[in-house]
Amino acid sequence: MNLGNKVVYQIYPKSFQDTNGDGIGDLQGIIRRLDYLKELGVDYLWITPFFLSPQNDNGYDIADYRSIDPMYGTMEDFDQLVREAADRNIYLMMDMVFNHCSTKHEWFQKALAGDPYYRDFFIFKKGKNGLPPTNWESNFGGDAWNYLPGTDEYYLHLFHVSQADLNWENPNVRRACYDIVNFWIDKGVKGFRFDVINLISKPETYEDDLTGNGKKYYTDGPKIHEYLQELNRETFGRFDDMITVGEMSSTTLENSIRYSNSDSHELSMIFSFHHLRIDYPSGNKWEIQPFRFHDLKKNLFTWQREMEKGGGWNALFWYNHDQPRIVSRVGDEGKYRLESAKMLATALHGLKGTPYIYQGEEIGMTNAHFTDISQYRDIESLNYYNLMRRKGKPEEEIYESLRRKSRDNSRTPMQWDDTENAGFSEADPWISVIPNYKEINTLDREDENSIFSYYRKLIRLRKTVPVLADGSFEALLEEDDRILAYKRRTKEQELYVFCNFFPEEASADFSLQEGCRCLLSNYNEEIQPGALKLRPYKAVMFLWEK
Ligand code: TEU
Ligand code: CA
Repeated sequence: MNLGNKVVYQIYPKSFQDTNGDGIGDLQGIIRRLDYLKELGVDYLWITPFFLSPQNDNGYDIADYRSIDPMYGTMEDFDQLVREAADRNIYLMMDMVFNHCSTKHEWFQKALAGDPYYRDFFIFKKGKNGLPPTNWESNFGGDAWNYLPGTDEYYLHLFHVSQADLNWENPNVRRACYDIVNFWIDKGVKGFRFDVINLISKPETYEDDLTGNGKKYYTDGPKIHEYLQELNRETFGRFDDMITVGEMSSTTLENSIRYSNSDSHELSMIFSFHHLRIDYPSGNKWEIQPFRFHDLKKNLFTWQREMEKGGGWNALFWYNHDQPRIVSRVGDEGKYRLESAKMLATALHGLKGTPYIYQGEEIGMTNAHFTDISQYRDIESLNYYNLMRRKGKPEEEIYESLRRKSRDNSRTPMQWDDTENAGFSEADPWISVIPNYKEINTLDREDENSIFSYYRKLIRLRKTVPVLADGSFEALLEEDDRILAYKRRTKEQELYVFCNFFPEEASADFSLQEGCRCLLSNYNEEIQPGALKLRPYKAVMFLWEK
């Protein structure tokens, strides 16, 4: 399968479209919007988890991997979704969360009741002198171990206390996970996204981390490649039309190549997050730091170059349901919202890899700008707020971090139109709609100059201009302080991309070769010959053909 000409659209179902008036998006809502997605031109829908779940982490705490949470609909709705999507040549990617499951899952409940078979599904360890087994921290703040009253044991949870880590050392756990993947393949699913999959292989011995939070012991762990190869062999690898992506938390380049090189028989591609470390180099996401353009270029380019060299494959994305909106983070959500949203789209969609679009990105949705803690819903944000209050951090500083970094920024309802609740629901939504929905919505998609039209063009180009799908990557103007530029090349074509990331004009000493034509730009103006001059947030793509 050619991964280079596919585009994936990510749906956060809770916030996509409500159809039964409970303020929560549902599967029928996705069905209702399939024509919209067809119009945009995407090939796959990655839908974040809609399985039975207590929803402590919005579905990433799964209580039954084989049933649909009633809040989202029924298995009949799901079957209908698969069918109706396929009628439009759109296929589904399911989100498999195998690092952990909900403590409400039957497996954990049986483990708690003392069933030895299921106890071995999890990671139970004895404490040390009244303290947890190790000093590891949860990714959501606080201890990574939870004490079980009445015993001398703790269980490991790298995420929320209600998300117990699964013991992949146990072949029965692995078998159970493979059976789940096969269950969904039988239902007509054509792809999978594997949640924090590079954290599943834990170390042989559990030790305190004297320099960090424990990450180094379980990230890209000792048996990770073995497990992924087995997963591949036992499930999707038996077919040649499956597409897979692994979410790789704090991974390395070397491992990313192995995960996604087709010769290693693991996954089709990976999400890595290094290019998003541009405003929190320390690794503490809550820290407020200016955006470092050179770090962005360096990271993007290194991954482009090195993945190509090693035969790996990148998933290309600016954000997802865990990250703030890119137009607010790196672009300009005010005066230059249109220009900067399109520029960011150009910068990403010209690269080598498979582009992902997160719902609302194609209309330039912004951060939420919540002002009160009662508006936040995400467990990570609420944990952070409470932890910082206890530590005595000034309230305004906590709010400033939440406002810029909270995962809720990208989880507000999709802004379909300018009617009440943005056309998302007839009822009060589970999380507030952003008031800017009156101006920012999907109603302008017939307009040639809308962000939507621009995304549609980018997707079409990827399918019609071979160099976008297959061309090799070469960085240009690496030292430039404002312009991100690169070249893609096949035997027959060359593609040049220039993007000004700043609200000031930028120029560079670069002359294009004879015969280049402008494929796409976010400014409607003739390109002047001679030195390159780019207006604020201007982006252009040139094509040269033999
Ligand atoms: O995310 C993993 C992950 O690394 C992030 O949650 C990260 O901890 C966070 O963005 C830091 O701010 C995946 C899912 O995408 C996320 O929604 C889940 O909460 C998490 O796994 C646990 O399943
Ligand atoms: Ca609903």
